[in-house]
Amino acid sequence: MAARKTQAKTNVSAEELKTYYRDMLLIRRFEEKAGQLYGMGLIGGFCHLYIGQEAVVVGLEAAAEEGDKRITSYRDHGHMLACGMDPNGVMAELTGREGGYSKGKGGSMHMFSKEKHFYGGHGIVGAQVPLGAGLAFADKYLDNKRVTFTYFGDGAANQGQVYETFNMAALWKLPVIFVIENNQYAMGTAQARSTSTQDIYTRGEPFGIPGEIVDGMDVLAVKAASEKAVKHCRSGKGPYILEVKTYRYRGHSMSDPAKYRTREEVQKMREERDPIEHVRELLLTGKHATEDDLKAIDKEIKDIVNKSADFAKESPEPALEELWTDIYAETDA
Ligand SMILES: Cc1ncc(C[n+]2csc(CCOP(=O)(O)OP(=O)(O)O)c2C)c(N)n1
Ligand SMILES: [Mg+2]
Repeated sequence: MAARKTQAKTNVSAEELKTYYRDMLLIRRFEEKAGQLYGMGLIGGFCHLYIGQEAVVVGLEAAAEEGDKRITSYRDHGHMLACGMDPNGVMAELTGREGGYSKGKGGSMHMFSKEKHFYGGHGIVGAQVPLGAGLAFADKYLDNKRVTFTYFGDGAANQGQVYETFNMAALWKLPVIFVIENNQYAMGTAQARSTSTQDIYTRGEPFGIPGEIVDGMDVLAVKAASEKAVKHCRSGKGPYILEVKTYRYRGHSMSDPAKYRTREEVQKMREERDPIEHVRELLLTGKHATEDDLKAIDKEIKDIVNKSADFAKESPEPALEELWTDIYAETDA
């Protein structure tokens, strides 16, 4: 990716830019805190951080409306926060406590919110893709003009079920946006070593699904692409593909020392393309905010995240009697 050229002038309002700054910073600080708690042994099992990819979900969500749905992989904390789920409930789920979204029985990859229309959190690579199309099928059936954001990775894009889904989604003109979060690695395998053609967004062509590539380190570019895709889907034209080029700064999961790439590669991306620094520069150079304004936002976010960590530590572990609850859906019968 080419180095960013910051433009002082944009058509975006100061308030909007500050919202993106705040939302991306919340994800970053939350993930850093989750990393710390993991290191302290307070979070167990798998934990996949979203640091570096913040502009993707924040830009996509900027075009979402009430009632729209989202579903993603195991790298899911950012998606939860971006759709408005409570940081306390997410962090407490990570520490396996009663105050968590799944009452401490799900953990990082198994959280849901009916209220925010967040459908997980899926550990099986690509599994969320047909499920996302299913959600969109329900909306089409109900004719409620809702859209489903279905996120998956560059690695998942090589899964067979993705193409079965593309076929049905196109055939039935389902209102689903397939968001390929191309962070350039699938575990330790670089995209060039796993993927026959590098432009994944063209993979919908045989099915008649339009697609485009988006700079995922620029929240404004992502938002613009999201608006276009949402309009397409909401107007009944069927699915749309966005391949959003991004980068994860940390390893695949907390247990990955990331020896398959150089420190310099990561450092270069952080220095030249960081999505939060980008908006910070836009705010400062466009005179939309002062250093003090940004410091106040930083403090506000730090407080929210610290509070969520305290909540997650203080919330009790689930009681033994809860072992057999929440397994099956409740019925009215
Ligand atoms: C069906 C299946 N195969 C393999 C795995 C092991 N696995 C977990 S994540 C992953 C890589 C996926 O990479 P990508 O889709 O690019 O997502 P990213 O982790 O980069 O967000 C693999 C192979 C799995 N969880 N499920
Ligand atoms: Mg990937």
